[in-house]
Amino acid sequence: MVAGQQLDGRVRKLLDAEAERRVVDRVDPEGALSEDEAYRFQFQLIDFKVTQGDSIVGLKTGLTSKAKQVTMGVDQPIFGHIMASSVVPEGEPVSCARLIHPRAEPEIAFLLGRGLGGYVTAAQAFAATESVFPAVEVIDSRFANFRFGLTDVIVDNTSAARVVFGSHSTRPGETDLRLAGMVYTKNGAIESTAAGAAILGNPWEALAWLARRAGGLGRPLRAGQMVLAGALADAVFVAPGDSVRVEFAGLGSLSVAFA
Ligand code: OOG
Ligand code: MG
Repeated sequence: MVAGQQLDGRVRKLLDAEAERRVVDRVDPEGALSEDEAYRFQFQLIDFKVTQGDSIVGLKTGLTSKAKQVTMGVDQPIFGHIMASSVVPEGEPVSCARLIHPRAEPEIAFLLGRGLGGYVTAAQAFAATESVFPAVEVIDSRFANFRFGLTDVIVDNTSAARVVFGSHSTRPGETDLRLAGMVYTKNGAIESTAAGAAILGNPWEALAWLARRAGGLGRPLRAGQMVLAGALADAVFVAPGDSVRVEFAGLGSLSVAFA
C-alpha cells in the first residue's frame, strides 16, 4: 500500500494498482465526478508522485484523434502528465516487467521554448514551440480491459505509463504537420497509416487545446516542457520481444523494442 494520509481513496487505489501491477475497478463508475473534479484528483496523484521523488517533464493530450475516441468510447480530448520516471531513452528497450497490459501508440511530440497559458491559439502554440519529434507512447490503463469513462481515465493520468521521444528533431514549420504522413508498424507489419491532420485537424490545435485546458486549471505549460499531441492511430498491444516503428514524412522515424 502506498503511504500518504491526505490522499483520496480513489487516488490511493490507482497508485496501489500501478505499484502492485494489477487492475482495479473504475473509480467513478456512475460518472458522478465533474471533469474538473477528476483533474483535481489527477493532480493529487501527480503531486504525490513528486513528493516521492519523481518530477514532471511535461503534459500529454489524449483522445485527440477519431481513431482513439471511437476505440475508447469517448468523444473529446483529455490531458495528463508526463513523469520523468516514465521516459525511456531512444534505443533502450521498454521493459514490460512493471506494466499490466501495455499498448504502444504513434505520437508527435513538442519541446516548448516558451510557456503557454491563457487563451492560446494554434498560431501561438506554433510560435512557442522549439522543436518537433516523433514519439511512441506506451499506455497501460489501471482499469480492466482499458474500459473506463472520461472521468476515470482523467484520474488515472490518462493511462500514461512510458514514453520514448525520438532524437530526430525538426523546427516548427519545417514540415506541415497537418500533411505529415505516418506509417505505424509492429514487428514489421503495418498496423495503421495516418497523417497529422488525424489530430484535431492539425496537431498545433492539440497543443493549443492543452494550453487552454491545463492553464485554466492552474497548470500552464512551461518553457522546457515536452508535450505529446495524442496518438494519430490506435494503440497496439505489446509484449516482450515485440517492436514497433513509427515513420513520419518530414519528421523522422523511431523504433522501440520491448523486453
Ligand atoms: C487513454 C490515453 C489516450 C492518446 O494518445 O490518445 C492517449 C487510453 O487510450 O487509454 O494517450
Ligand atoms: Mg497517447
